[in-house]
Amino acid sequence: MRTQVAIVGAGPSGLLLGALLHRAGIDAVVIEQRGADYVLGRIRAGILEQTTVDLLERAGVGRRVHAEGLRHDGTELAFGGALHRIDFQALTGRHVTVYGQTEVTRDLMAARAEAGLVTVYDAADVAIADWDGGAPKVTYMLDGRRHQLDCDFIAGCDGFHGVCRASLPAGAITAYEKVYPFGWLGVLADVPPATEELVYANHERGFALCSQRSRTRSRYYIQCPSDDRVERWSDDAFWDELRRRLPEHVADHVVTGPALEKSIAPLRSFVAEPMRFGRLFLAGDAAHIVPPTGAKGLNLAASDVGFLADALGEFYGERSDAGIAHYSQRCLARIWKAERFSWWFTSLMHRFPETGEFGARMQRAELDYLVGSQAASTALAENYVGLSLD
Ligand code: RFL
Ligand code: PHB
Repeated sequence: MRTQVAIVGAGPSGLLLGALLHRAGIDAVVIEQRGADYVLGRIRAGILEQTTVDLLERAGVGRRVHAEGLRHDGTELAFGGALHRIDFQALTGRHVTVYGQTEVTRDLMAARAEAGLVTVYDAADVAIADWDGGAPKVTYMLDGRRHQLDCDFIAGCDGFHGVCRASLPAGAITAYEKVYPFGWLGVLADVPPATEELVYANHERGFALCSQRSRTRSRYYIQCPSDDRVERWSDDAFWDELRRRLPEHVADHVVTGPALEKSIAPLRSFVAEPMRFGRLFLAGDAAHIVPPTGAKGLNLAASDVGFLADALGEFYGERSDAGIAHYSQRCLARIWKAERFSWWFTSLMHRFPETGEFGARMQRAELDYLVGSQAASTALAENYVGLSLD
């Protein structure tokens, strides 16, 4: 098989890149190691920046996010037993959209199927070769046979544990990493959300987040130790702990129900530089990870592939290498700002056992300052709704 761009990974970055390239008349094949149902079953991001919604529109999959996405003009910070609203609309003139990653993936999968584009699911033992030479290729096992996909370019959209970054020789890449001493225990449940907007809670027992997917489906998270295990948490234990960490009047509105999904995600900040190696590009979680506080991961994945689609469009349309040459630099400028914001917001909202009572007082002083200062609130708001693409 031959294509112009071989995309490794059918997560949101791979599928969105495929859709953007299709719109630009560029041929791409997506190779995914898992089945479609597994990919759809992963419960992850929930908040889209406007630039991400714009990209979904550009990719021709904007209809459902417009019809079903919930517009949020602000968010709540909870500390000291009270809620403090950050008004995105008043401070920045912008908003975010609540629409689950599962739905983004579903829309992109449906559009791919409708357009008759090729996605190879359940590809085992995926390998990439010759991205530094003139004949890049991706090989994989399917139905007991090894297949080869020849291409002009390879897009590594295969997530943090993927094969593309791992195939690079030591020394080709510099990685920057911070691992946090805690994780997030998340529960998805078919219960109405406790509040209109999201609540990020700083509490002495640890961080908590009230999020949502729709008016009838809620997503909640609590900070837990890194070595915690999901089997240790019954549904009741989760709901009790969540309520303890919320202001009383919010806790009273938490409607409980059976967990549809319950999982623990580790928290990490990670950036790999550069993001292009000859004819191989890394995009999304394959190149960088943010802790989920601030909801930047999926949005960064989307902006990466937006830049990559532009660069490849220039290459095929205008025979210009300029976009390709600048891909890494263009992405990284945006990525480091989102890394900073996610690290800062994580540091502000979580309990760090090692910083003790002094650390807690510093957080409280910063939170008081944040909600009392228009300048500080604006800095939070403009990062949360998403910085510009330039
Ligand atoms: P993904 O989603 O990991 O997809 C990569 C795909 O590549 C496949 N793959 C391979 N395919 C072929 N060969 C191989 N060798 C392969 N190895 C892997 C995988 O099976 C998979 O299908 O990466 P992508 O596309 O870059 O997308 C990134 C986003 O998924 C991620 O950044 C977000 O989910 C992060 N995130 C959030 N981001 C937001 O913008 N807003 C949020 O509200 C938000 N909340 C979250 C999150 C991530 C979370 N977890 C669990 C990490 C909440 C959580 C709890
Ligand atoms: C989510 O709904 O999964 C979510 C929302 C906001 C975050 C992280 C995750 O900051």
